[in-house]
Amino acid sequence: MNNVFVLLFLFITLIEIGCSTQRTLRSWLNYDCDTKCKDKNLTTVYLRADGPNDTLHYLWDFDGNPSVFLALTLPSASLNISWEDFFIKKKNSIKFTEEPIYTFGVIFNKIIEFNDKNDTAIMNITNIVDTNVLHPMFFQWDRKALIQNTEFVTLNMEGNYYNDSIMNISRYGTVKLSLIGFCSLDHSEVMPHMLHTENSTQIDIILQNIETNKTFTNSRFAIELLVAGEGNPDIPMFINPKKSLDDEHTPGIFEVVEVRTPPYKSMDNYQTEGAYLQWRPVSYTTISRDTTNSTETMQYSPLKVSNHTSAIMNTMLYCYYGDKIDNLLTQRIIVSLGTKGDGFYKRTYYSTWTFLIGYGTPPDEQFSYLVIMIISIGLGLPLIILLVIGLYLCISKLPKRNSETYLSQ
Ligand SMILES: *[C@@H]1O[C@H](CO)[C@@H](O)[C@H](O)[C@H]1NC(C)=O
Ligand SMILES: *[C@@H]1O[C@H](CO)[C@@H](O)[C@H](O)[C@H]1NC(C)=O
Ligand SMILES: *[C@@H]1O[C@H](CO)[C@@H](O)[C@H](O)[C@H]1NC(C)=O
Ligand SMILES: *[C@@H]1O[C@H](CO)[C@@H](O)[C@H](O)[C@H]1NC(C)=O
Ligand SMILES: *[C@@H]1O[C@H](CO)[C@@H](O)[C@H](O)[C@H]1NC(C)=O
Ligand SMILES: *[C@@H]1O[C@H](CO)[C@@H](O)[C@H](O)[C@H]1NC(C)=O
Ligand SMILES: *[C@@H]1O[C@H](CO)[C@@H](O)[C@H](O)[C@H]1NC(C)=O
Ligand SMILES: *[C@@H]1O[C@H](CO)[C@@H](O)[C@H](O)[C@H]1NC(C)=O
Ligand SMILES: *[C@@H]1O[C@H](CO)[C@@H](O)[C@H](O)[C@H]1NC(C)=O
Ligand SMILES: *[C@@H]1O[C@H](CO)[C@@H](O)[C@H](O)[C@H]1NC(C)=O
Ligand SMILES: CC(=O)N[C@H]1CO[C@H](CO)[C@@H](O)[C@@H]1O
Repeated sequence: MNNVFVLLFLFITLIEIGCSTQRTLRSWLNYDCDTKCKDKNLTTVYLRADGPNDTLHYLWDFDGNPSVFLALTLPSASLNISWEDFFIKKKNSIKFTEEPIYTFGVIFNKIIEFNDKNDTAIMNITNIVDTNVLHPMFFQWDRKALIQNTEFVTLNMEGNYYNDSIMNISRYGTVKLSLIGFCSLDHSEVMPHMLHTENSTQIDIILQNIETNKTFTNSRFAIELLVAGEGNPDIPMFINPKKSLDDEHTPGIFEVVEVRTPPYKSMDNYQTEGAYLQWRPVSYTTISRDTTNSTETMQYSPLKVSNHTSAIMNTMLYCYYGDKIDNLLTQRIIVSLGTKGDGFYKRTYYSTWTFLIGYGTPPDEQFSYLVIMIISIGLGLPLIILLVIGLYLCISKLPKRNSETYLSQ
């Protein structure tokens, strides 16, 4: 029996290795920029993912509030950044040689601390007394690692020494941001092992040892993303928590939350031509990231932004969209970390949130080979036993009946 398992296991690993890449990745740090960017310690990663019929361009920027920009173009298009203008966040400093088919961006807009007096884990955004806002641009962002190869591109950034020079508020603590771009469909390596496609980027946020407000007894944190791009500005984005089957990769979590951009005039089918965000509603509270040390996340309805231009001003997205953003989708999405009775942020001073940003259709979790194998053994073995018993009964009854009929003659 053991040998059978070993053989099956080998067979499965062979299948898994045999998967092919859907897009070729190439990436650059401060693309086409010389010493100017080095002197400024700039981190702007450009990732180009070429497919057979189109190309996805990603820009990850840490000047201002961290932001991610995605553009789908024909394979012949190339990116052109006017760096001098980009430094001062001028509009149209990011251009493509051909008009993109679709564009979309996400800004890591705010970290919101709230005082959850009654342990409901639900934030009241209108209650200004019990909330504090941290702006990620006031962290000092350092590049910790940039791994570039043909299968994935990883950028690890760390924000420290929060100092809000406008309000004169400083805090200690670290925000770790990890961005990964991929070339094919697979599960990512870190928990919660999100299923990503060749069209998605994973963003992992860790709030570690952040100083909480001394006047708050029950601090929790929430993260606000600003989503901007092609989509109807008047229709709210759809937030859809779905049941999901997989718990081999993410034990104990049976849900994924999906956010889709609303339709847009140039789209034939927004289900396949828009962008999405996707996450599992789990936040880990220790570095080890196991289920026993995790809590939940809560999502809220998308919020309108009154002035689109001023919302994206001073971020990379303004460099591409400029004032055109007024007629495009611009909405805020808030996700708070924690659930009733988990002991608040102060229990471990550690919270994570992992999500995907992607183009097209969010991937659906499929039964994995291991699960299929277990199911087939679980169903197959009793079936075989039943068959054998049935056959045995048939065969053993046959001569008997013969002899009975013979005797009765
Ligand atoms: C690319 O285009 C060709 C011809 O138009 C088509 O046959 C093929 O299915 C397309 N591939 C993808 C991945 O869309
Ligand atoms: C990039 O843009 C600048 C300014 O608009 C232009 O002078 C330059 O020729 C462009 N480069 C390419 C390769 O298109
Ligand atoms: C907390 O509970 C108390 C008593 O039940 C109630 O008066 C108060 O409004 C609640 N506070 C919040 C923020 O929900
Ligand atoms: C939210 O806070 C505001 C201002 O403190 C208050 O008027 C409102 O009732 C609160 N809403 C909820 C649902 O607690
Ligand atoms: C650039 O970053 C490095 C490493 O993070 C740091 O040591 C250096 O002081 C920074 N330089 C400037 C000009 O900010
Ligand atoms: C924060 O920034 C302000 C203005 O740039 C500076 O005066 C102050 O010393 C800084 N505080 C800390 C703790 O670095
Ligand atoms: C900022 O706050 C610190 C202490 O929190 C104080 O010492 C400093 O004078 C303040 N600076 C300004 C410009 O208000
Ligand atoms: C703590 O919260 C109070 C009330 O919201 C605010 O006035 C104060 O600036 C906050 N302190 C810090 C360090 O954020
Ligand atoms: C939006 O904000 C920008 C920059 O702050 C300003 O120039 C513009 O007039 C504002 N638009 C509206 C409609 O308020
Ligand atoms: C990725 O995007 C391309 C269109 O550019 C699409 O043809 C393909 O189906 C997408 N892949 C997935 C897994 O959604
Ligand atoms: C590292 C850590 O804090 N691990 C904890 C995870 O949860 C179990 C059970 O609640 C604790 O016993 C561990 O100490």
